[in-house]
Amino acid sequence: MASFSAESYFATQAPPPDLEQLVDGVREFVDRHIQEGRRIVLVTSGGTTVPLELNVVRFLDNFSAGTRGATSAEYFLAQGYAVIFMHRQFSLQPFSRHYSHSTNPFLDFLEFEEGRDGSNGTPKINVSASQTTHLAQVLKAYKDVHTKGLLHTLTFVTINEYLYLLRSISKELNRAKRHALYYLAAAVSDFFLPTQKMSEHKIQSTKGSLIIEMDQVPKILRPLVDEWTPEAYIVSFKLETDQQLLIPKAHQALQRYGHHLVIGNELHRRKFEVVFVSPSKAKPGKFEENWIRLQDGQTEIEAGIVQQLVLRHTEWLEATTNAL
Ligand code: 9Z3
Repeated sequence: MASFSAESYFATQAPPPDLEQLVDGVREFVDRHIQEGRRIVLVTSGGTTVPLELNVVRFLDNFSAGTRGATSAEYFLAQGYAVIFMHRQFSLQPFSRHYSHSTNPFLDFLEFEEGRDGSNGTPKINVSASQTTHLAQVLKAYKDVHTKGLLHTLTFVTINEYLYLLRSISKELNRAKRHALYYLAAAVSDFFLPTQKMSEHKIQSTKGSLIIEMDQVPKILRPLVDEWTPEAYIVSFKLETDQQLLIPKAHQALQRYGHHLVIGNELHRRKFEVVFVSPSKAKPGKFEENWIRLQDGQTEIEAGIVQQLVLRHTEWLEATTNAL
């Protein structure tokens, strides 16, 4: 199995055709918020796919509904951040997630007003008293955010689109310096098939079993931290299904990439508890862990995660400003 460096990856895999246009939108968004003195967070959300054919019929997917990213984006907006929300196409999005087709289908809010002739008549919106308060809150936040231009949304599907977008956005966001925060919650493929090795057409079943050797996706956090956006506050997520691995894997990531924080979560407990792993201030070379758990009366753990993160970003900004 080959392992690509970030450099060899971008030298051999073609960029998505609409990349430049997407980056223009990000540039305009970043510059406006820098001018207005706002902090900017990049939230990545949802899973990346790995196509197996050039004319893609089959692909490998990464698990993620996009709940973590979409929910966190709302809390960042509530804390005054401008949000670049880079998500898997059709995964959950801030605000609309409350009324997604599976959790709260829009059609359930419509009713027929009976016509005079006894026919079905015209559909009317019917929101019950118990639903009104919540709907009004969501709608108000949504309208405010859009009127003020605080949310910029971009989509990816494949790992290739994700990697190119992340690189391009980070180069733009670099201008926000330490006011930029990265919240890398997307579930990213570890393996991929380079286009040079892909079959052009649909893989045929006539040969019996299918053996595919994939290459390793480059570890993108290293150039992100060292080259593309060296001044920002960078938070990555670590997903494991074996709870015992969470903390050692988080240590390994911090040692390798030298970023600020890893948020560890175990697949089945991710909605109830996560662990913040970061370099220890008191003991250089060591790490510290802080568990964040869903509190009584809270419905979403992201409230606690984002609150804690904003505190850390603020403290770090103050400490690094004083050190200058
Ligand atoms: C996460 O760990 C996210 O918290 C989840 C959120 C994907 C579990 P949902 O969207 O789930 O709310 O359903 N994201 C990061 C996963 C990841 O790919 N991390 C890489 C790794 O673990 C490192 S960047 O190796």
